[in-house]
Amino acid sequence: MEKLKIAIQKSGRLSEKSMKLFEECGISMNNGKRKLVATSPDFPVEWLFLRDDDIPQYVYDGVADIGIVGENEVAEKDYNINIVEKLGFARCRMSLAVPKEYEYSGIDWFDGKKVATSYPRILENYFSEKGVRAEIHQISGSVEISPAIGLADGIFDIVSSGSTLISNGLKEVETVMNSEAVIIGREGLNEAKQAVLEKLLFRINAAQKSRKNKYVVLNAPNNRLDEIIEMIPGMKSPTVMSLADEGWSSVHSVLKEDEFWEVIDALKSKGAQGILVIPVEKMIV
Ligand code: PRT
Ligand code: ZN
Repeated sequence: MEKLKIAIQKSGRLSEKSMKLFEECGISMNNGKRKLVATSPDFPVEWLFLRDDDIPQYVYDGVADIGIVGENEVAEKDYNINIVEKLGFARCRMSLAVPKEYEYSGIDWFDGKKVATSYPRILENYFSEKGVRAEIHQISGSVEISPAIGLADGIFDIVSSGSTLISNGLKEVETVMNSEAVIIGREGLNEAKQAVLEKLLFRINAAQKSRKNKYVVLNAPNNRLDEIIEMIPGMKSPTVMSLADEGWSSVHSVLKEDEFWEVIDALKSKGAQGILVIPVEKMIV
C-alpha cells in the first residue's frame, strides 16, 4: 500500500505531542526520531522530521502529503494549503506588545512606529487591514528584547502564558490571531493516500473525543434517580443497575470534560455518592 508522508517537527514544542498523537492512534514508529525519516510497522505512513518553519513548504511542494504545524506558521507562509484538522495542543496567540510604561491609546499608536517580529507577513496583513502605517523590522529570534535595546518601539510575537512579556517589561496590547497545532494537507492526494488519511483522521477523532469525555460511575438514591439520569444523558442513555443495598442504584454514563465540575457538584447536591471518574481511552460514536 502506498505510504502517506507526514511532516512533523524534529524537536521543539510540537514534536512530542505530534508523536503522542500517533501513539494514541495505535500507530507505532519503527526507528526513532534521531533519523530524518521513520516508518511504521502497523500503518502505511512515513514520517519526515523537519523544522516547523519548513513544513508548510514541504507539504505545498508535495514532498510530504500532510504535516503538523502551528496555525501561525501556516498563516505566515501563506501557501495554498488546507487545514485538515485542528489538534488542540500548542495553543498560543500572536500579539502586539509595547513597553509597559507607554500609554497605549489604540491601534493608531503604531502609526509611524517600528515593530520587531519574526512574523512579518501576518503583521503586514493586519496593519494594512487596520490602515496602520508602521515599519516592520524582521528578526529571527529574541524579539522580546528589541524595545529595550532600542531596535523597535513594540513587538509582535507568540504569547502563551504572558510571562516572557512581563519579564521584559512589555504589555500585550492587541491579539492578532489565535493558534493551535493543526494538520495541513495538500490538494490532489491520490485515492490510496486519501484512504490512508481518512483512516488516520478517524482514529484521531476517536482519540480526541475520548480526551474530551470521562466515564462516570456513581451511586444514586432511587427516589432521585430520574433527576440524576437527566443530568448525565451520556452517549445514548445511562446504564442503571440495582445495588444489593435496596433503595440505591449504580449509574454509568459519559460526561463531557468541559461541563465536568459543574455537573459533579449538581450530582452531589442530588444525593449521588461514591462518584468515580474514569478516563476514556477511545470513543467511537
Ligand atoms: O526548531 P524549529 O524551527 O522547528 O522550532 P521553533 O523554535 O521555531 O518553534 P517552537 O518549537 O518554539 O514552537 C513551535 C510552535 O509551537 C510555534 O510555531 C507555535 O505554534 C507553538 N507555540 C505554543 C509556541 C508557544 N506556545 C510559545 N510560548 N511557540 C513559541 N512560544 C515562545 C514565544 O515565542 C515566546 O518567546 O514562548 C515564549 C512565550 O511564552 P510565554 O508562556 O512566556 O508567553
Ligand atoms: Zn521554527
